[in-house]
Amino acid sequence: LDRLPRNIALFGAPVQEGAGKLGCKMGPDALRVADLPKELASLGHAVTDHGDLTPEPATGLTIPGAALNAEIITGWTRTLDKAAYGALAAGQLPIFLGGDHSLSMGSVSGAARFAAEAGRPLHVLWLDAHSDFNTPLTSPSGNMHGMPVAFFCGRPGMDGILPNDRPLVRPQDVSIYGARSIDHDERRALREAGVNVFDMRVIDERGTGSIMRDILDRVEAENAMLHVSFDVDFLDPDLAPGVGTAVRGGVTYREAHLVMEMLADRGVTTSLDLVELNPFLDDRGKSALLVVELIASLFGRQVFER
Ligand code: Z70
Ligand code: MN
Ligand code: MN
Ligand code: MN
Repeated sequence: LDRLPRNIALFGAPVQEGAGKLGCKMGPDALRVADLPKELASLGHAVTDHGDLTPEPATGLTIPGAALNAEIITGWTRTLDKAAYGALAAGQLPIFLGGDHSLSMGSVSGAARFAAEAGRPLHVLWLDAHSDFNTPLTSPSGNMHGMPVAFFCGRPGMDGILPNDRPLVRPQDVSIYGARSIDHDERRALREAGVNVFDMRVIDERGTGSIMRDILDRVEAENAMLHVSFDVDFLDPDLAPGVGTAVRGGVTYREAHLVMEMLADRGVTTSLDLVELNPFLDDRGKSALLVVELIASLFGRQVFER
């Protein structure tokens, strides 16, 4: 097992304009109140909290179709792309405290840019009830938190947010885990692109251990970097009610810990997003506290050391 101490860099990204409901901008502070920095440090990691980022100004963009608050999200994407790239180039493991899921347009793009320069593929583990593979031309809502996977895989329709010749993530290197809400056009596009979709039915049938082993074996076999994007709504809403788009039938407490423990065993995670926590909708901090507990598992906490 690989349990090396990591050099962890925390960045708050209080963006909520990509979601349909307000409240995600309080996410970074809720994760701090729930003691995320201290938990990570107690596991032996070096932790620096860089505070909250602010979006660059971005104007003059024309995106056809439905993309609400596209200029604000573009500003955040450019800021987060630089923060992710910069932290990885400095040998750090960046954790982005969201904020809604549109922030991954930037965090994953920055990681992809670093991976391309390092000559390694970037794989993405997308823990989410949703597949976030819409574009402004297919989105039923116009909410950009439903578009990040499409963006970093290079689906057409979001030109000019970042340079169009930037490094992308190959759809076959993306694994969506926990899906149970996929829009009609999104489903067809996921299949055509070849994204790996592990929906709840497959999770029930195969079990977490078998699926995660396959995902992690591929990461290791390809010496890939791994970006983990943790949307709190991948958890069952009874466990984590503090989300804007709760979908019943989610991942259980034990399944979620196993996902994190298997990631910790391999030590392959190179960057991480914690997104869609909406403290306004939470129940006495229970969702924030559960996220911190799960992230402790991801960074090495074990019941019985092996
Ligand atoms: C829907 C859309 C979404 C997160 C909701 C929902 C997308 N497919 N993503 N919550 N994190 O509006 O595109
Ligand atoms: Mn999401
Ligand atoms: Mn989601
Ligand atoms: Mn690959």
